[in-house]
Amino acid sequence: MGSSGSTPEVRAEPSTTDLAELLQAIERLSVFHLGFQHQWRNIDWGQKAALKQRLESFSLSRTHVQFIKILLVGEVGVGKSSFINSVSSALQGRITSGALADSSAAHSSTSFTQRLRTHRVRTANGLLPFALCDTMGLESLAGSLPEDIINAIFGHVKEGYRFDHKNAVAQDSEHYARNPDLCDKAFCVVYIIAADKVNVIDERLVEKFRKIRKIISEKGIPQVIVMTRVDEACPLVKNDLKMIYNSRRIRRKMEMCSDMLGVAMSFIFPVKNYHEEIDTDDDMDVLILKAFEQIVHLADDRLMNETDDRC
Ligand SMILES: Nc1nc2c(ncn2[C@@H]2O[C@H](COP(=O)(O)OP(=O)(O)OP(=O)(O)O)[C@@H](O)[C@H]2O)c(=O)[nH]1
Ligand SMILES: [Mg+2]
Repeated sequence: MGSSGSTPEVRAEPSTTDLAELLQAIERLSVFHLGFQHQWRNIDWGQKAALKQRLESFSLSRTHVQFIKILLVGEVGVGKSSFINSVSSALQGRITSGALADSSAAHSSTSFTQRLRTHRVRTANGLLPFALCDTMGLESLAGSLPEDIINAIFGHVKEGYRFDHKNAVAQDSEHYARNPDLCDKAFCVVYIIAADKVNVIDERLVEKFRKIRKIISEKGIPQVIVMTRVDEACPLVKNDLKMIYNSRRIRRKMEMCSDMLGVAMSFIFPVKNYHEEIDTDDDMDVLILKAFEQIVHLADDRLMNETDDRC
């Protein structure tokens, strides 16, 4: 066998150090691509105890009011019930499931939550003066009707009402409350939007949101967006929740929510809900409790301006 005469190329095996450096370079590049170098919103990750303590000692501006209601609205399977459970878990220091969430709901087209249900917020030591109201999910063609959601916000829909996607609750129905008390009305509305679905929201659904928003804005009811499922929307955040305010993708999704509903960025809170964990986590709790603190402050401001005094 003849030789070609050319000198065979000698390839050096990459050393472990080379590989480690390469991996670090790739990681730096992906962080650069997916994230900002600095957090674009300041957040103190060590404030969980302080947040919890402030919420536990919160007293309503009208002391005779037992609790203020906060109503959650959003598309099917975006984490409305999970957010209620997450607030409760963060405050109680253990995983709770008062509002039943559906583990297959993210892929379901019909709402798992069918009835209007109010959940009092509690800590390990007792009840706090807040309640979170769960609703059936909105859908572009079915789901809960915006008229029912609006009536529920104004306290006209009775607890336990089973939403009907065809007929809104009529004024002469047994489910309609003509003269709701202060505790029946919602003082803040929270739109729950899933970060991994925000760019595929159907325009007909957006119209339903806008219809609700227009009517309740006229009545001065504050509105907040809680953006859930951040872990499903950004690998950087899935890997480390503390990167949430470094993530370009999360910021972009929040801007999309803001454009879609006209809610200012300062009233949009990205969170990761408890959904598969068996213990609570301080970073998740900080995001959940920070959002909740802002929600209860806005609700209480609204309560202060309420002219109705019955409870
Ligand atoms: N990865 C991830 N999954 C979540 C998060 N929040 C909720 N989920 C999951 O999303 C699915 C839907 O959650 P639900 O809380 O039932 O949503 P919902 O909006 O109440 O749904 P309906 O009652 O059907 O309208 C469930 O599988 C949850 O486990 C989150 O922040 N991250
Ligand atoms: Mg639900």
